[in-house]
Amino acid sequence: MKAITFIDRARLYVYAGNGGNGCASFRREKYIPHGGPDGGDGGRGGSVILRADKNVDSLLDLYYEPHRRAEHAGPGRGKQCTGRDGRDLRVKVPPGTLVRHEADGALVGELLADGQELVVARGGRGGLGNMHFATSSHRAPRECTPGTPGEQFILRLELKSIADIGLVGYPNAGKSTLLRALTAARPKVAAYPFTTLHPVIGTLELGDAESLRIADIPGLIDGAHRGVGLGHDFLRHIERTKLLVFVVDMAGVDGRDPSDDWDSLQRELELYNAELARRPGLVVANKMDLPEAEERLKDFRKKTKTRPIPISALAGEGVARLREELVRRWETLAGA
Ligand SMILES: Nc1nc2c(ncn2[C@@H]2O[C@H](COP(=O)(O)OP(=O)(O)OP(=O)(O)O)[C@@H](O)[C@H]2O)c(=O)[nH]1
Ligand SMILES: [Mg+2]
Repeated sequence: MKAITFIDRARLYVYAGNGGNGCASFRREKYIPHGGPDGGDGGRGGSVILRADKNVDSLLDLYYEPHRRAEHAGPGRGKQCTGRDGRDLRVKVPPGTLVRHEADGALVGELLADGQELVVARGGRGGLGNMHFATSSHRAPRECTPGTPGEQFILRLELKSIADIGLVGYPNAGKSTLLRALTAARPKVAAYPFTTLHPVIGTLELGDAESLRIADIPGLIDGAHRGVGLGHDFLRHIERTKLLVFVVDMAGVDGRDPSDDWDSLQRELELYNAELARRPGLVVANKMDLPEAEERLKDFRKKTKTRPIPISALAGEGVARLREELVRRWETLAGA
């Protein structure tokens, strides 16, 4: 069996800690015969807090360990001592995680930026000790109140990767090869479809400490919007990108006509999310090192009325130009 390495949906059970009970106690000291009430309050229960961490890229840990508990608080004690607070529990999630309540699907929140936190279950409040109940006519109160229970929820977490640019194309078109050529990411490349089984993000360094995140997702095929193949499940990972790069196998290695591929890609995006289909895009004609490609590119230009950038992701041909074009387009988008 293949080991699971990537999970982008997970159910999470969160249990905040209970507040500590208040305490009923009376002061006892030598030479003070009737000491007043001195029972302290209970502590506050620990909360469960999700925290976005850029070093985490999947919900895998939550899949293996779906129950997360924060600490209960300690009870109040005599001599007006307040109980110990329960420690908060922080759970790391990848930036781009959406959190919903399992029960009704209501959105609890989203974690986008590295370091962002979201309290998903609040710890219980501490109960009051009997020292609070003393009045002039009621000097020896025995009342105290219990702590309140911590919140408990079943949550549904969903990851939508955060990347600036998304690579879209048929299986085998060369998306992963291109990501390797543009960035230091090392997604698997192989001569068969559906090599990439989950999104991989690479970083294109622009200098000046600036960088662009590029998402490589599994290839799309006809019917992807209906869930055929793997693509649909991963389209949401490019929903947050600002620029799409369509990678087309111009050599037609798998026996398809590149312009048909282009039409299908457009249609699949349109059916999945019309807004996504209208997003700014750039067409890349890949595999230009193969002999059939030149002729097909001419045909492609005519049929699709697009202006693809010819490259060979494998040989690195044209990749520098593509990189410049990506940066240029990106800067135009950022300035707009
Ligand atoms: N000749 C040639 N072959 C290429 C080029 N780019 C990619 N390939 C080959 O095409 C095959 C598929 O490449 P991948 O990068 O795995 O394709 P992909 O689009 O990521 O495929 P999936 O992950 O299955 O969707 C591999 O055998 C690559 O070596 C290219 O520019 N020229
Ligand atoms: Mg791939």
